[in-house]
Amino acid sequence: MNCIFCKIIAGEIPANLLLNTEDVVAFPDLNPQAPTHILIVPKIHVENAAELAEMQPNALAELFKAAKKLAIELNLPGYRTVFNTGEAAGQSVFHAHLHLLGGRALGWPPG
Ligand code: DGP
Repeated sequence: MNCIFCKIIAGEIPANLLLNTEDVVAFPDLNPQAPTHILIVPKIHVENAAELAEMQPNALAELFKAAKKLAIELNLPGYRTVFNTGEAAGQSVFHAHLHLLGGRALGWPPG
C-alpha cells in the first residue's frame, strides 16, 4: 500500500518518533502550523477518524491520551486537536491522524 504514514510506522521513511506505543505513533508535522505541531497516528491503516471509531475505538481514545501526555511533556498551557476529514476539509493524507497544535495563541474560528 502506498501510504506515507504506513511507511513511517514501518520505519521505511524516517521520522522523529516522539511516541511509539502498541497502537499509536507521534511525530512532528513536516509542515508545522504552530510552534508545536505533532501528528498522532494510529498504527492501523484507516482513512479517517470515523472509520477508526468503527474499526478500533480503543485506538481513537489512545490518540487523545497521547495528545494529553505530549502536551504535559511539552508544558503546553492549552492545545488544539484536529482531524481533517475529506479533501474539502484539508485532508491530504488518507491515513487517520490527529493534529496536536500549540505553542501560540490559536484563533477561533479556525480557517
Ligand atoms: P492533513 O492535511 O490533515 O491530511 O495532514 C497531513 C499532514 O501530514 C500535513 O500537515 C503534512 C504532514 N506530512 C505529510 N507527509 C509527511 C511526512 O512524510 N512526514 C511528516 N512528518 N509529516 C508529513
